[in-house]
Amino acid sequence: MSSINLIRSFQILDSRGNPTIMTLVRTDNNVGVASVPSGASTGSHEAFELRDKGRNFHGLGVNKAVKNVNTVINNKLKGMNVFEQEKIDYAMKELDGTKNKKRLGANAILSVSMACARCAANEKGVQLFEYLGGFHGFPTPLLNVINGGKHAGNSIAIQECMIIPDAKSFNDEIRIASEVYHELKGVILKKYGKTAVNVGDEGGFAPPVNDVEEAFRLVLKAVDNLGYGKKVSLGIDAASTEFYKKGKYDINGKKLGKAELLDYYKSLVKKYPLISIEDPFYEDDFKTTALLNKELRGKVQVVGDDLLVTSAERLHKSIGLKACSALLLKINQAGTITEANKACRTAQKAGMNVVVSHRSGETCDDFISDLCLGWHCNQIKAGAPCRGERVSKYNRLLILEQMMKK
Ligand code: 2PG
Ligand code: MG
Repeated sequence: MSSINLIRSFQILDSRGNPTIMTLVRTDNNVGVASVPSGASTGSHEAFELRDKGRNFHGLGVNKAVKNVNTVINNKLKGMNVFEQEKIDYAMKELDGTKNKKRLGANAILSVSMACARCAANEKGVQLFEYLGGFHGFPTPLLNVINGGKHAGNSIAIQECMIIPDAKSFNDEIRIASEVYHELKGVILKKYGKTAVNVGDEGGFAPPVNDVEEAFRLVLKAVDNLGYGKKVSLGIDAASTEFYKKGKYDINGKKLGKAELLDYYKSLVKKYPLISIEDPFYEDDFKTTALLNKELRGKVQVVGDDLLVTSAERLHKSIGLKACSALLLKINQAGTITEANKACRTAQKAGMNVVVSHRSGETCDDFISDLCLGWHCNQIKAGAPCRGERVSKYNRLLILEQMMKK
């Protein structure tokens, strides 16, 4: 019998130096350990992250969440079969009793949910991706090489400028991305000097520009210097809720209405090899997102992050309106593996792409890499090819691909 006999949580630090939670789940013969990430540009419909408030860590401590795991969650799940992921997740959901996991904390609940999956894979003696669904193919990486918005100390309104390499293998794609990243460093250094090559929260550069078109030009210069041409496309995460105020989008020093912003995106698509746009409009604007999706269909994928918050319910609405062609999948937006899986399957059934995503506050846990493979998701976004908590995700996939070749 593979029963859970102990669950223990610990407070650790994430990549921004803020507290987060690591949890260990044990059976008689195995353990599973997992850590949860934390976002900065958090959508208001996401599951609730429980913080201590108070004086320690500027209020960001997670001792209450740790205590919830060590007491009520541990007591409830002890003796349950570690293979019964859905039962475990729903038991925690029920124990919490709120819609957004406000009482026990989605951070507490997710850490247990992830650690159970890991423990179960170990119990079976298989790799996590095999336990989660088996191998289907490697994803295309979306790498954030210029940071803006809430993730950087510059004034680019658009949060992420990503490169999307296209090559025969995942290893080749990451090699191209790494080369472009270092070439880009040289391009920025030459134009803006030494202070401009410091990096933002997700490892991308944060040069002192305020226009995403300037960011595109820098990236494309690097791509061009290397002769990669069409092998590298661009993607953005506008994270537009962050620059939406009183019905207007505050971008490039201008206040744009939704129709003007839509035209702006269309002009970017015309001028640059832009093939992916995430959260183009604020987090409740399904309608204008659908309009953009309609106008750009076949050319550009429209990705819902704050709009969909990895929720099957919001996805159903989006599918009805044809608002997005891709789901950004963040397990901590849902708060359990089971609910995130439901969202993933809903999107896939509707023919949407699924982009598995990290958070801007991360740990070196590479759970999402296995999840991306096991759930047959076709894209992964995990930041720049730089900084430990970002490359841990890419490295896991690099290793697996090399191992499979042998
Ligand atoms: C996003 C994410 C990850 P955050 O908006 O897609 O890149 O950022 O974790 O801050 O929400
Ligand atoms: Mg986003």
